[in-house]
Amino acid sequence: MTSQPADNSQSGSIDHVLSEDRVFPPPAEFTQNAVISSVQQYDEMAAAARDTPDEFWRQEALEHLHWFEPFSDVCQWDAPDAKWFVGGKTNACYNCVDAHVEAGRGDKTAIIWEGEPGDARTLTYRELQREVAKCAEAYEQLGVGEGDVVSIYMPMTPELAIAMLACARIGAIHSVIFAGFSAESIADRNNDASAKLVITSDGLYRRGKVLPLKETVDEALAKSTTVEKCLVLRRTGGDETPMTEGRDVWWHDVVDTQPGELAAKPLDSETPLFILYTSGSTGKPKGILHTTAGYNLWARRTFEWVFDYRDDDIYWCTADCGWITGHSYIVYGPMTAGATCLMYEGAPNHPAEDRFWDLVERHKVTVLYTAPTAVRAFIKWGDEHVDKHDLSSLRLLGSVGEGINPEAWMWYHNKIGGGRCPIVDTWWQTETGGIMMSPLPGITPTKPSSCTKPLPGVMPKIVDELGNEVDSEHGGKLCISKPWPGMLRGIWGDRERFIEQYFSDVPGQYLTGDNARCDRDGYYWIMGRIDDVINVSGHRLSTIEVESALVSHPHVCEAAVVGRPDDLKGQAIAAFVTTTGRDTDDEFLKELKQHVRKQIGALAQPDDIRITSGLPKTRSGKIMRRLLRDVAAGRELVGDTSTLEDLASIAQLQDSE
Ligand code: 6R9
Repeated sequence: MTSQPADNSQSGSIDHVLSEDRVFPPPAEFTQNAVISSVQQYDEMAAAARDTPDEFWRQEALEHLHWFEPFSDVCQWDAPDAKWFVGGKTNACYNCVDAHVEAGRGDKTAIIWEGEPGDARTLTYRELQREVAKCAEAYEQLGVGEGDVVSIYMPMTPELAIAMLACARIGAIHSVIFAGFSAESIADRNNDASAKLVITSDGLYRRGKVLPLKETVDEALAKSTTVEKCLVLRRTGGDETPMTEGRDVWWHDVVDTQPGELAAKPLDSETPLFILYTSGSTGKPKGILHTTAGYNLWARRTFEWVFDYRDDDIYWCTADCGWITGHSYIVYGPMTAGATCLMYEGAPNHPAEDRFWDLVERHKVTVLYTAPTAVRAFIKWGDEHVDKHDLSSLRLLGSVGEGINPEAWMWYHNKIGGGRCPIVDTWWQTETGGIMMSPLPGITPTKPSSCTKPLPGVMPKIVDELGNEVDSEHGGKLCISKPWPGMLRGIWGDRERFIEQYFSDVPGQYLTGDNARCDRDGYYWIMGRIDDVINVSGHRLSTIEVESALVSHPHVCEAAVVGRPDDLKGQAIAAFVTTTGRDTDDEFLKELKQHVRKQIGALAQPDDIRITSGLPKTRSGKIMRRLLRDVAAGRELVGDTSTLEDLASIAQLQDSE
């Protein structure tokens, strides 16, 4: 099981200590009916995208987007600047909504929505078209037009998707901010983007409570110098919502009263579509910019390929629209494909821990896309919540956001997927716009915890500290060597940071910020963020492998591993774990260390292990190792904590020192 790594502190490559031998071939049913149904088909697509990219993408764009005016050049690439489908005119909202109505599919259900309290709504594509047009008309009335930035700070209601699409309809740029961020974070984002309009709701339901969103927005608006108007959706009711005369207007007054006839505006391919702020590891969040045509095509095609889209699917992505996953795989990807999407407003454990499974059963969900953090929570809550429900409608499962530890993968596969559903472990980033590496469920044998292979058009490369390509069986920095349609077009207002962050390590190539290795079968394994690598006596270890070894212990639920300064070894390994039903005495800690030693070797054995009731996570569910590094080293917390889901979790860890 273990390898004997050499001292590689100079080369910058990463030791690989965990081996995973299980392989799950695709079920025959998939191979027969899949969108990509043979290895040969994939090979041909990948070869075409590599060897004749202009022809490949020209064909894709002509077939899968609507064009008001044709494009001339397919791609102009002058690193780091990419322009796709140059000179063409299209509209992402048209592609998502109007195209289906025009094609006679207006009566198909677009959104099946369920609120946390149990209220429900469905919208056909035709109804969605009307609602989006009304919202766009309201924007124009409020003085918002092409190129203006609209901040959206809303609960997961249909109006959130409507507000996004209405921006796309007129060429306004949306900046969705997770509902739940602080007033400070909203103001920072408003100011950085020079937002003109903010859309919010009176309140938000979360675990049965009402959070007063509008009050938070008011606090933010006091510090937002560019915002002129605030549009407020009534979601939770009650009449205490503070409204500022001349600035604030109700959705039901200005949107619902519109005729709903405004057509989608033909827009240049490179028209900015949205900004989405993602936390940098230090300093202020970056506004990642995506533009219209390339992003739209990438979102659609990756959705269809990876989720093996079929017309009768009931597709559910459990993400929030405040995350890139919600942008690409709740709104732009599935809707451009014309899919029926389930959208759920609330928490997975309200009113009880079986809420997701209840939703899957009642709506007969066929494709479920969620995050490892959710899977680990389900494992912790216990199988009995799953066992109550009939999940036989499911045919495909997806994972995104972090590496999924092999044991969590196995549970997801067996318990949720009944052993019959392939799992697509999708690796990508806000910056990449859509999925970059993932199994294709009809053809790719899966290995737990590997995101397997690049999608057609994705050219990954693994390099060392100096930017030289390394033997990819050793880990190194993951780069993408060629442009792809969905790539970011910049960091809003900060060109220098854009170049420095993504294009300076290996000139002309996109640096992902992740480490990865590629095995003999050409399968990629993401080894975590470059900044998270632990250097023990000259051996560079990836966090995910040590974490996976811990999680493979039957009483460990989640694990986060970080390096802390050590005089002797450079860094020592500190682990934070959450457990299920076992005494957490010294005996147990000893057993855990032994377990890791047995799984992956003495080198990777944690020096200290702390049992905790929770780990600090971002709102999209990623473990924040940066904060844990500070806790482990006994340092003050530094850098941006605005994306932290639960400040209490970190306070509790600090107290327990
Ligand atoms: C979509 C999204 C991006 C970072 C990325 C990587 C981690 C995402 C992953 C994964 C291992 C996967 N990540 N998916 N790591 N396996 N399947 O998450 O975007 O929020 O920008 O985060 O998330 O570290 O670099 P974003």
